[in-house]
Amino acid sequence: MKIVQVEAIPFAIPYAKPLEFASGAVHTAEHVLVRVHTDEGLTGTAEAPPRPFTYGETQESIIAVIGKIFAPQLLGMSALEREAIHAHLDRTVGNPTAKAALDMALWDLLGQCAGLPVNGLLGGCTDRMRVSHMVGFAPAEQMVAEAQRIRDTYGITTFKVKVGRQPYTLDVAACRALREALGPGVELYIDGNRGWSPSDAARALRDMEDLGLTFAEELCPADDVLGRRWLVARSPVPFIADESATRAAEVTRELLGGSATAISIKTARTGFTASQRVLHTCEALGVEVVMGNQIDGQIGTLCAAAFGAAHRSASLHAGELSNFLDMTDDLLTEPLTIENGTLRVREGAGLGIDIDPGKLARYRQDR
Ligand code: MUC
Ligand code: MG
Repeated sequence: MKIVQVEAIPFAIPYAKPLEFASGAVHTAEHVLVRVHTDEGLTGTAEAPPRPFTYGETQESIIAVIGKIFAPQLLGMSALEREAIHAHLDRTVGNPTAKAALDMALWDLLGQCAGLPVNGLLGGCTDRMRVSHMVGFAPAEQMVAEAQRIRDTYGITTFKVKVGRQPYTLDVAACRALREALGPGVELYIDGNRGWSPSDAARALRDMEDLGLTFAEELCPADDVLGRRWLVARSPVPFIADESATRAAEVTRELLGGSATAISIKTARTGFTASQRVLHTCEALGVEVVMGNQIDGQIGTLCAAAFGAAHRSASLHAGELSNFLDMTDDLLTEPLTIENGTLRVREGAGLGIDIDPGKLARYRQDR
């Protein structure tokens, strides 16, 4: 099954409700649809979401690195020799979402070729994920109203609250308002996107000790090497590394260095192959994981759900799989749905990504 063409198609879909957080904001999903075509007529599909404020990638850089470096390496190779393909991709540093999208498109091809769902090929632990919703920056009462709406509409009872603004005023107050409004039955955890200092974070965690948070994520930069170790040693809850641990080697470094005690896995940046490496590292070290969200659209969410549900340890906690609800539209023929706080994986061969040609024509930016 030889690779004969690799497409990187830019598209843009506006958000009905933009997401704001300490390291940036997303108002429009300016993503790249990646399609790997083979000589047997099969096409593997995935999407790459550029996150300039996190990885330095842009839509233009993703298209350039795929078109100029990765596609020429892949053309003529078998879609089944994934390890050999990764040996090529790994020679180029960085570009995580471009590499991840190619990897997931290859798994989609593998599934289609075998006539099996990717969820089953990866491990097939379960067919659904509990969903966690990210609540972005807004005045506290709006954050509360959003969480209540999401709970009442979709049955979601786990919320990741974005912090990293002013710890003693805005952030702690927002978390307190959410706990008071939602009650003790709801799970809350926080993500600072590196917005606090270690000392601010330590005080904020003390101030929130009565709120029953389950995790604290990336509250300060990993480059605050000793400060972060000091903070993590004092954190009353597992401290998740997200953007500081984007590859298995960085996961090892953060965990062994005492700068994290849990890991966010994002298929948008590690695809399925490297996400399994990260997951198995965490399992071997006895560290919890959460399926994170790279502010994914429905294609990316479907991929994250397929991976999370495939693995026992990745499906233990609710996965961040609801960001697409804030978009005005998407590319899938059959939209994803969340019911009773749960997202089901797609059945059928491969990833089950069926793109609506009319929507692609409407949102693509290259024609
Ligand atoms: C998250 O978990 O941090 C915001 C920035 C980013 O890189 O991902 C999102 C969500
Ligand atoms: Mg995060």
